[in-house]
Amino acid sequence: MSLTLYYHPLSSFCWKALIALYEAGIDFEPREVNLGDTADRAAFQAVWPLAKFPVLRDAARGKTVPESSLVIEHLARHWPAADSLLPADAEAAFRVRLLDRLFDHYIHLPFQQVVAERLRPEGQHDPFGAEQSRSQVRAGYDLLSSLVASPWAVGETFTMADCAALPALFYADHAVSLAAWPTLADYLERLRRRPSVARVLREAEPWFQYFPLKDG
Ligand SMILES: N[C@@H](CCC(=O)N[C@@H](CS)C(=O)NCC(=O)O)C(=O)O
Repeated sequence: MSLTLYYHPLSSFCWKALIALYEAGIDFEPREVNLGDTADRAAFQAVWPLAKFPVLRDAARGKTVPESSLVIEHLARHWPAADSLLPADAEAAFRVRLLDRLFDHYIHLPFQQVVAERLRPEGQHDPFGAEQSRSQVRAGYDLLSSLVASPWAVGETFTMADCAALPALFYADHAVSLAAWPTLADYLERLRRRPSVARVLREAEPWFQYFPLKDG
């Protein structure tokens, strides 16, 4: 198998890459990485020293591709079945990249800070920092509510922006409920019904018990 995805089924950024791979029906070898296992981590670090996933190894092209957005760009460039994930038109592609970045930076990453706070050891919690992160998520919701189109982020075509939106909204909804942002709540429901997304969520489900989806 020439394509290998280093990933974990619970990892939100890996979901972006998995959704893209499933959307395009691209064959790949899923290589699950247990970062808690010293040997597994060391083997992964030999592929990508930062040990952050997803990472795609494209042996046929001799390329190692880190970063979820770049993994999708790589698929869109080399697999015709994935090319609609990133439009050929430069202006349309710019819009997709913009929304991808906004979902990652202003919803997904602040949510991860909320999770990091939940995982801090007893006596080292930072409620002020957690509230700041929640406030960033709310600002992200306000911004993205006004920018997403329908049915998908940029309109009729499902793109990389939608791959980024699903993990961001799915997880952040557990930190700051989307109830007050109906445009995004409806969009998340549409995303969840997309077969590629439903598959990713189904595969992650056995792992949810290990994830601190709630405070306390
Ligand atoms: N900017 C990166 C973020 C990747 C990332 O933070 N991945 C997390 C999982 S969601 C990770 O590898 N965490 C392991 C660690 O930090 O040790 C991307 O888009 O791929």
